[in-house]
Amino acid sequence: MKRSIKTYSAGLALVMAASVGSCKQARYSVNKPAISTPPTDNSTKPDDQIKNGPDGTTFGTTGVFHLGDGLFGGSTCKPQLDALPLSGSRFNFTFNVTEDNTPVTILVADLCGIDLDSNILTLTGNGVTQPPMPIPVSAATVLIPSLTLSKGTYVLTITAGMNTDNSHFAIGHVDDFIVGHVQVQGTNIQGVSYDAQP
Ligand SMILES: [Ca+2]
Ligand SMILES: [Ca+2]
Repeated sequence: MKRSIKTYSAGLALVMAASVGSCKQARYSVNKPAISTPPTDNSTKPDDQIKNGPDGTTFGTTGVFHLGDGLFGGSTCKPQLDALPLSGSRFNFTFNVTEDNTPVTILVADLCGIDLDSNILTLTGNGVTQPPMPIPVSAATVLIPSLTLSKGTYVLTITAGMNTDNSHFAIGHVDDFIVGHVQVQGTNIQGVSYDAQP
């Protein structure tokens, strides 16, 4: 188990390094939003939002979520944000890995309105929280491949970031964006629950 945790840590560290390094070394892929996907459903229940299959689990199978502080006059993706009630500033997705040494890929398949560089993705497992991974500005998807996880319970968290300078938004402004279709891909993975926090 200890060896697996080290492997996992190294994988996320590579992703972190790639986020500020050369594109040629990128360990995740980011696509610019060419077509904005309108929100499909904002009234789904938690049970509707988790789909477990042989290749992993998906959160947000029928809907997408609006994260932020509810103020988004200058945001990209404003029409979509207008159509969705605010869920909170942070989403936690809990899943179980049922076997040691399980290869895992995380795909955030639907993002819209990422305007700040302080929105982050973190993964906590077996009591250890890894360093946050910034979600790149204008990202429409984020892919984190090549994690190896030990058996245990993990929480994937996406947190809306706050502005810390006065360049485009007021200091303290929290980015509003849409996130959905978060997939934890791999065998031996079982989605458990999600919750939104203010
Ligand atoms: Ca905002
Ligand atoms: Ca935004």
